[in-house]
Amino acid sequence: MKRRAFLDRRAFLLKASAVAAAAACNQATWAQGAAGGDAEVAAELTLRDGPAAGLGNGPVPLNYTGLSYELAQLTEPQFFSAANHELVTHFRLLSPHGVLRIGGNTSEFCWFQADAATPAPSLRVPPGNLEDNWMPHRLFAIRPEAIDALAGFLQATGWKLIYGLNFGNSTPERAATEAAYVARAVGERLEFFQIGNEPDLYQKASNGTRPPGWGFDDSLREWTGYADAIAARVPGARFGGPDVNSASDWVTRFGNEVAPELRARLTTLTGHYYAEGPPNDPRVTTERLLAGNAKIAAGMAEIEAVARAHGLVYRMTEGNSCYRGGKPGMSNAFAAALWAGDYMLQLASLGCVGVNLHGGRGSFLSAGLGDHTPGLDVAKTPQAMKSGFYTPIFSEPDSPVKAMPIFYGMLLANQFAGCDLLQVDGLDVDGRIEGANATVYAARAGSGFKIALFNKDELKDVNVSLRMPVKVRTATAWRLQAPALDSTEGVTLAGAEIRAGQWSPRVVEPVAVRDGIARIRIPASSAALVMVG
Ligand code: BDP
Repeated sequence: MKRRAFLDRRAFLLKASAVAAAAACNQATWAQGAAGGDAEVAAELTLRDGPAAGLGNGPVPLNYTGLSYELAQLTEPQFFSAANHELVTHFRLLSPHGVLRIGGNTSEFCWFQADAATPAPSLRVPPGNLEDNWMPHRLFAIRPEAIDALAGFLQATGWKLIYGLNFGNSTPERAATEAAYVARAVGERLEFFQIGNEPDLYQKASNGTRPPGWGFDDSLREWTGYADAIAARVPGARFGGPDVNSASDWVTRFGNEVAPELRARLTTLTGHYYAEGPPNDPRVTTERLLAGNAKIAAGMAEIEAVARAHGLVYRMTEGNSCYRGGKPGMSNAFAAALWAGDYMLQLASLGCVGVNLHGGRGSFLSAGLGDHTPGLDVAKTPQAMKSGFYTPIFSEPDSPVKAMPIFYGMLLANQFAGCDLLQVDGLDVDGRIEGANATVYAARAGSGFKIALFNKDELKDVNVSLRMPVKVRTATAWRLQAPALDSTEGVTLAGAEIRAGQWSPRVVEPVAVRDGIARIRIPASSAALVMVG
């Protein structure tokens, strides 16, 4: 079975009447909450202004929010193209400065067909029974026009690119030729190259692009050969790596041991994180997803120490709620919005410089799983796609492009881009509101503050009082809510749904502020973004 990512895959504006009504509602609910009861928890929290020791690496980067797609998606050059207006609109809504990472299992089976004369590579097929093997075992030809179209897509969206080169079934020469074309076409929109997808799994039966016993030293030696060949063809080439599935020790070793001649080219340590999986494991539940994972903080601390020592940063380049294509009813539902918003801000508070959540068309995601469909196999209702239930943007052929529930959580988290995270006092050792599965993140935003509150508790409402570091008189909030945790429709942020890639806040709720303390009630299974000043 696939190991858990990173340590352990789990281990790791508005109308006057509406304003008045919402204000009255907020006061009333607070008073009701203050009366107390088992199904609610009260918390008194204090925001500490000024630089917070151990929180982040300066402001949350403007390009913090990212998406990850399978490289085989480029076999359809019209997908990542400036002419794909629906997709462009969704990317721009999610972030004006995002990062698109392309890679995934299919990247190990993609080859750059520079011209008609370029021969296809030969595949490394592990000997024996392939029953437990989850790789595609077929080739995907990437043609220059797909890279040219991708460059246009990046211009149209304002996004940057992390491009994942085939390492599983390729050669340094092929990688260098492809990298040279990508670098020329994409220009300054290229953040860096990665070489390989999850090399820590290559020797496993589920992957098999390398023999059993092949390990980190082999990987680094081969990676160096590829990186040297690329650097010789692309003088300004920069790299990220090792883009592992779960081996955090590979991340730290990579940071410590990369060859001196390549050190200046390495900018970013990278790894993946899937909170849960596989979808057909009955233990994989929404409750467990929302419980969070205490191992994330410890893993990030180890990685950040190495990153800092070498002047590097860490980006989570691929991940989502549930590996092996996501779980219907969870990954494609409101639960994933709460999970993603919380997870993204947790990682930012631990110093991570970006998060790329994986998705794309179901056909490429199921190809990346050797055409297995474990999610579909446990679906309780008919599904429009075979795999990739976790995708933030639904983009199936002959259907309108659509923001999925998880997109709303990401959009909420992205409001922290460019803001300095602040210490919140009064939370328990795990960073939660005592007595409830609820998390709180705060940041300075210009002369004001933003506070995100995720009440992942299915039973308890939380009444939160937030003492501000400076005198404030007014605050407002956007709610993130849905009819139920398993709702795949009806999710709203600030009272509005995303339609055709368009969204703007409809209900901006006044938050009661008295004596420098803002008070808000967060109902069970919902979140809010409080904006002060
Ligand atoms: C990751 C692979 C990606 C898969 C994903 C999954 O890189 O291609 O789609 O797992 O299992 O390990 O859903």
